[in-house]
Amino acid sequence: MKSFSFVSRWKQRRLSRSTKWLSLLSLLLLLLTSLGVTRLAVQAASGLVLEYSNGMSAAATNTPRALFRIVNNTAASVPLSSLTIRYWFTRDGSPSQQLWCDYAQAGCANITGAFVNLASPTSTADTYIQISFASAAGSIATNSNSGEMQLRFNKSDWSNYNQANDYSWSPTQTSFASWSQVTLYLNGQLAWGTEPGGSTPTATPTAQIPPTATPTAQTTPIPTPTPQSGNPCTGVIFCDNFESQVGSTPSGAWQTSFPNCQGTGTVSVDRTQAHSGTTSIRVDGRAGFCNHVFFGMPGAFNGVGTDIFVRVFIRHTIALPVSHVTFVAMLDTNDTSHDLRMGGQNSALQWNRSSDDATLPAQSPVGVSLSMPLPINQWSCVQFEINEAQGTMRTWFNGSEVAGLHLDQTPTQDIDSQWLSRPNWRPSLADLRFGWESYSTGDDTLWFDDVAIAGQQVSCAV
Ligand SMILES: [Ca+2]
Ligand SMILES: [Ca+2]
Repeated sequence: MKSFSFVSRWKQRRLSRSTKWLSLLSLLLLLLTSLGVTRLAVQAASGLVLEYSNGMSAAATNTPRALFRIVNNTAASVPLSSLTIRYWFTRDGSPSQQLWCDYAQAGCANITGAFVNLASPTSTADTYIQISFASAAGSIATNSNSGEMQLRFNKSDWSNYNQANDYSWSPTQTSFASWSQVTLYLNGQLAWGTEPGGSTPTATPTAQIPPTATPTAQTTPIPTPTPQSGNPCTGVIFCDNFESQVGSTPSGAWQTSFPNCQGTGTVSVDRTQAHSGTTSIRVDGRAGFCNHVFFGMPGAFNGVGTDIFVRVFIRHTIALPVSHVTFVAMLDTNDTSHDLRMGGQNSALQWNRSSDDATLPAQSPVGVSLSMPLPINQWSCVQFEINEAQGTMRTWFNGSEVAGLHLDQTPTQDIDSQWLSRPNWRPSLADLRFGWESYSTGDDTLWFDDVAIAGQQVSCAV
């Protein structure tokens, strides 16, 4: 009995120990399960997370933009050269494609890209872009990240993609966050994300492309337009000749808008006037503020940097009036969301800051004489540079700089002294719109074609 009782007590102790162990085990299991669930949720099996941010919110665009950042939550630093990224999409056509690196903390020169065709396409992916890194890209320290990389791609004919059917595109994810539909590989093994179902990536890239190019002179203003050889769209952030417009009003990256009120102004896709090809965008603008109309692109300068260059060809029918009109507008989120506008006054080209109605040049006779009219019934190449960081602007007409449309940081009588009377103007431009807005008199019919946006001067040669 004793022994039994001993055994019994022993058993009891064992049992009670076992119960404790079981409880502990259950707790541990619970903890592990919850940890496991957490780990599964972020898929950080290897402790590596691929973050993505969408840089082009329009579904129809000729320039998809994808931004990436790799987070290293492992206990060791990870060489970037051991990692590859895949971005999965449908290419919507057969022209060859180009990939560009606009910025990478690891250095665009250390990044290479390839377009790889899937052996077994799905409805949302027939191609992936594979990004790999040279050893000079360095390592990601533990609990750190790679810094961002900004990539974009286009077809050789600049025709539109449809991003709506792209596996990796997330239209609403416009800042960095983890995203399981882009994939990351460590030494060739999937380390983050889910590949599109039913597809087996081909083993070797079918189209190797050279290291992605970074636009040169992104932060150094180029004093005079430098003629470019070959395709004038090469190296630019965005290029549109409107030849891919199929409807009667602008679509794709472009949206028609009538800020605050709508009247008789109209915008249409025009196939009777064109600077390039057969198609341009026509604006029928009418006098009176509410008869204004614009077609524009939200986020037009995302990924450009702070030194922005725009080139556009403009044709119109009625000479700029004496009263104030606008044909280019950009929302300045650093100026209580007022527009920075290019247009005319006193029959000559001018810039206007809508928040305080400052003009460039000053509207003195001397100031106006330093600007110029916008000739009618011919295509004119208008180029401008806005340096957001420096608060400066330059403007060119058919390749020649217009002295009166030059804002620097030194007040010049009749040119920019009025503009500079407000210190520290530093625009942050959230969109780009073309159209017509008249603040008094002035009807006009205008055509716009061959729009290019870049971090460097874009040639008028199209
Ligand atoms: Ca697509
Ligand atoms: Ca065209």
